[in-house]
Amino acid sequence: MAIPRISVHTKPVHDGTSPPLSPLRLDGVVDYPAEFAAQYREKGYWIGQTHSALLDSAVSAHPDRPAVVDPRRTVTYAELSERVQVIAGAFAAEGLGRGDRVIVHMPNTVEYVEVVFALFEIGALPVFALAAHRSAEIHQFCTAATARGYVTVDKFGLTSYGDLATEIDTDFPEVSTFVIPVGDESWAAGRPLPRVDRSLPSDVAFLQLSGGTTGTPKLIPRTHDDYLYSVRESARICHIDSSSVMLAVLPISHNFTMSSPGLLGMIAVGGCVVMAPDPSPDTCLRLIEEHAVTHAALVPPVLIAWLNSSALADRDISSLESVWVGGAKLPEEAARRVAPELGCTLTQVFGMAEGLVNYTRIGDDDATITTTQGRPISPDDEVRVVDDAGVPVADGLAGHLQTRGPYTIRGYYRAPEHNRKAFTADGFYATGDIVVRDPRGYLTVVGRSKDQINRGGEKIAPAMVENHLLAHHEIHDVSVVGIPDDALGERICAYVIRRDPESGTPTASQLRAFLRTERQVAAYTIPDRFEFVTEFPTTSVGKIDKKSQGS
Ligand code: OOB
Repeated sequence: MAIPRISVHTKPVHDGTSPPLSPLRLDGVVDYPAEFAAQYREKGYWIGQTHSALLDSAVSAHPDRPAVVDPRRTVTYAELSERVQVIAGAFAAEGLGRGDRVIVHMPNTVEYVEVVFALFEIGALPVFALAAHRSAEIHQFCTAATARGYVTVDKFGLTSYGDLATEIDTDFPEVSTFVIPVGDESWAAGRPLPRVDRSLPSDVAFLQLSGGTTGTPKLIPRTHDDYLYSVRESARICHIDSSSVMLAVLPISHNFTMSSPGLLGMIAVGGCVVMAPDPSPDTCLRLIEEHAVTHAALVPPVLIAWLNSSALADRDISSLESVWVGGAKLPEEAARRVAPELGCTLTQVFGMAEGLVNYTRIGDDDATITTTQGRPISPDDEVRVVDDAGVPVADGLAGHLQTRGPYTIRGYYRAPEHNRKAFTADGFYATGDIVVRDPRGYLTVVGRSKDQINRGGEKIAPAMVENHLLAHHEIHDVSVVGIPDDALGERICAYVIRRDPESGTPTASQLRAFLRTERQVAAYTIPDRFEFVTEFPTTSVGKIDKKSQGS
């Protein structure tokens, strides 16, 4: 099969009067060492393209093709680009500009894409919050990023976001807040900003969220150059082109839906993205039939829900060419059902917002596709599998995955102390994943060493949940762990020691209400189970034995 070519636009756009830009200086970013950056450019990985230039390419090649579709609106590439300039003008009029961090807290909508590209256009850095985040998380992001802006929608489905914007407005006077009425374009009318490059390809383009292992969120600075290399290669590996139609099922802000190959991959080839308002089989299978969807990125529980859905018999999903499945380990039994039951191919995707992404390849044998999580995108992705002492293990043996390469960060944003633990002295990211590598370089994920719960692809840092629960005056101590679950892979369990063991309070439902209404945390971080105990199991050195709690 011919591998599609991707046309790229890298010529800077000047207005003829402004001086050339100098590199954006942001405190707390760990740059790629100069010799690595030089090599990545020389090898043609970093081609000097910004996200705005990526959109320019698609607009000039496919102005009239549909770019983004949601239940309310469809925009072509030309229309998207026009809206981006108008919205960029609205942001600039509020004083937002180059290097400013702006929290984007929006569901899967056409407006999402317009806002993110408008921020790229003014050289501001989107901070990709998930729509599921609530007051607690958004406050943390505003602080961690020293945000200058917050963009959300009025309401979506049953969720109203406007009140949170008012709260942010009050709590962070330096943050400009924007509440976008979904489906109503009149909120940004004014004069479009002239199309001029306001960022350099080597600049940090945005801050992505880490799944996290600590009590405070870690932000991931990705440059235009490094990210778009992974996007273009992902598009090539997955054989998408301008006739491809992707259904965005998971939150669009997640690195997987954004870039593997995701929304940006579709823009790179001039394809179309259909936004699913929810991941249910009823909604998604209907949208696949309606829009002749060819590709979808899914976490394992969503794939399994589709496979088990009665709606499958009622819908014509013959347009579907491939599903990309990742974010959590896909059970082999589910992997084997994809081709016969969905009538399409399966690509396993094992990636991380910090960088490294692995894919099984189209044409790989069945055993590789159903039992491995693929191999890295780039020949220059350096992968090391090591034992507890950091010594490399032989292929076929399990070990800790460490990685370094042309699109993997060298450090989290403003986190020097954490970086000393999360990165090795020679700049490898310690992923916290336990993998087995085969002699071809394919990886199979067999476990995890990091203190993180993977609830069907959603990542939860136990320390974060523990901190919120410890704020309850009737709790003496708490330990949060992942427990195995057939549907989600893992669920969240909180072991709680009450201050007064005799009292019978707080109860599980009181604690759920406390987290939801007083702490205002995202629903997916609320424990599925509470166990009330009088002491935690400890290891021989006196540390809480989380492994025995989780089994
Ligand atoms: C993706 O990104 P994150 O940042 O939400 O989570 C990364 C972590 C990995 O370190 C690993 O623990 C787990 O999620 N993971 C998988 C997996 N894909 C991710 N574990 C087993 N099998 C897989 N296929 O989750 C992400 C980013 C880009 C593309 C795809 C997923």
